[in-house]
Amino acid sequence: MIRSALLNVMTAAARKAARSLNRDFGEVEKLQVSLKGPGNFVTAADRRAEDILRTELMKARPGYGFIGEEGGKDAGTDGSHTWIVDPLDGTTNFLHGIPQFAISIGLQRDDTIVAGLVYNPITDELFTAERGKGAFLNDQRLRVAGRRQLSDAVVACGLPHLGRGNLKHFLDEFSLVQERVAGLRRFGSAALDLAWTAAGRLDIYWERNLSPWDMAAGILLVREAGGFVSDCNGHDAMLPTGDIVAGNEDMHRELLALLKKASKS
Ligand code: 2AM
Ligand code: CA
Repeated sequence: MIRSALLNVMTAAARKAARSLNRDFGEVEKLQVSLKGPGNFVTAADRRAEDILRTELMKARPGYGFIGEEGGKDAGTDGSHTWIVDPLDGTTNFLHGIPQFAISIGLQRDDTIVAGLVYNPITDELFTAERGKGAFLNDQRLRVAGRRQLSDAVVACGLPHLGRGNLKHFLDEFSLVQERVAGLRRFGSAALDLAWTAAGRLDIYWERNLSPWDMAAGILLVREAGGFVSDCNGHDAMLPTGDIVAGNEDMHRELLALLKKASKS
């Protein structure tokens, strides 16, 4: 596969930040036993990775805007392009030594996401997509799963975070979905959940109260792999609402119907 100049820039930045994350991930286990705990250390790891991504991306594309989870914000001079970056999606996993986390880089042009990258530095799985050019895992073209029946589906979700979201409503949704599907999972990295949906490992994924950097790259991955993505009401407002449903056309429709049913219960 010949990557475009744009994907090369994104990949180089992600691999450089990944070296820093990998070093820090190796230290986390040692810190589990320290009195202070690893929380501050992980915040520092997050910031280090964001600084690398920001420096590399801004160097390669001066003028593009930048929005990062760790607070990095730069409007840029370009007026139309913005990087939307999560240097460490799946922070809680990282903190616990669980190798399910990723770097996520989305590129928005005006209101459209035109490029996306999700990279798990532990498994060395690099998911990339460009609008109109398909989605890839390393060099392999991706296609969402073809399963049509909910009863065959493996579904991923997100739980409301401590003190946020509506737990009662989530539990209504959870029980409606749980009794109809082959398996329900909660992995803890929205970016990887979307990448895995693009790769056909997961049939559907839904979550609420996310931030743009959790989703920007993954939305394009799923769409370029032939999948459908919307907010929980079926609209194209994932970034403004923070809600997302992703899967193949049938699964996406079925899940939206279940979520609607749950909201009436
Ligand atoms: P993070 O790991 O970068 O925080 C897990 O449900 C998903 O929700 C992850 O992608 C996680 O991103 C994101 N998330 C957003 N807000 C969160 C919060 N307050 N606590 C934990 N995860 C959060
Ligand atoms: Ca995140």
